[in-house]
Amino acid sequence: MVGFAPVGRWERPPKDLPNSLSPWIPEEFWPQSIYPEAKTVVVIGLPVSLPIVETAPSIYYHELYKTVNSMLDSKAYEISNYLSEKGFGAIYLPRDAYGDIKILIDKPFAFFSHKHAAYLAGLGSFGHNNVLLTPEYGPRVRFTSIFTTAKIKGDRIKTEDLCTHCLLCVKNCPVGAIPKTGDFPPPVDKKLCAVRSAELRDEYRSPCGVCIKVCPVGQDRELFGRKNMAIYSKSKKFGKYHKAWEHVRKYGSK
Ligand code: B12
Ligand code: SF4
Ligand code: SF4
Repeated sequence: MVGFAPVGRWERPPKDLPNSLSPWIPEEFWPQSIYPEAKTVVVIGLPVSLPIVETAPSIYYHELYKTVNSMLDSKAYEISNYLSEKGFGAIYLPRDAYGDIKILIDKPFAFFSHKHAAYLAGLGSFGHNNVLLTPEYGPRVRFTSIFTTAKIKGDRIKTEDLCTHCLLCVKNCPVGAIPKTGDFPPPVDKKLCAVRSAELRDEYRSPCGVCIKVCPVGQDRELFGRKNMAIYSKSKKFGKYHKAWEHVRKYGSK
């Protein structure tokens, strides 16, 4: 996926945004605060395949996560060099930017948020699970960004709310980190989620990913024949899938 967001959108968020975020992104997290010459943020996204995410938490999703992360970093690096060669200053951003999950337990922020950048570049809307949902892959897509001095027309902001408010993410979160009611998107308990991720990391099967696995949004569900959400229940009808996931989980991690 790719989207373009003029940096002015951080300063003056468009009125037709599908969700109202309060408080808004603090100024020191804006692209023009980090790279004052920046005029446009190019956001790229790569999918995480649903049948692999379905095994999560597992070594399989762990490996996919690492692969997608390194692909995002190298693609962003290449795009920034391409733009620089064409005479437009451009810098890539790492897809995450934290040294260790333990750092996030006390301070769960990076210096720039790609999920908000993707939102402002018209790639999707926030879900109840507090990540960005896209029409193509629901929340099963990871992002990174490139800051450039090139002035590029911004993409149209999607005005529809993609979240169906089914609350499957709330019901399935193993540590109860996603509040059921209150603000939308709700303030996820970042500490609970980060502690769970740290435990899984010690077992070689992080991150958790359950709230992106069970989300019904995304055309990828059609492609992979996963429209029936009962697949994640213990129903006998879906026994062959559960058997496959359990098999994968038995090997290569604790
Ligand atoms: C820190 C982090 C975490 C932490 C904290 C999560 C969180 N909810 O913020 C932990 C470890 C818990 C985590 C978990 C997960 N993460 Co994470 N995470 C990040 C990371 C590295 C930085 C996010 C960040 O700092 N944003 C900056 C601030 C501005 O955003 P914010 O916290 O949402 O703040 C808003 C409000 O809270 C408010 N606010 C209120 N008070 C304050 C105070 C301050 C100081 C600030 C800054 C803001 C603020 O202002 C903001 C705007 O509204 C990003 C990668 C990146 N660099 O963007 C990935 C990222 C957000 N994670 C991602 C994913 C997928 C996950 C997981 C599903 C795990 C997984 N990979 O399977 C879970 C989902 C948890 C959940 N339901 O939210 C993806 C999301 C992709 C998508 N489709 O949206 C990202 C973008 C990684 C990527 N490169 O794609 N993550
Ligand atoms: S990643 Fe796992 S622990 Fe964190 S909010 Fe999602 S379901 Fe809950
Ligand atoms: S699981 Fe349901 S409530 Fe949660 S983000 Fe997806 S559509 Fe929204």
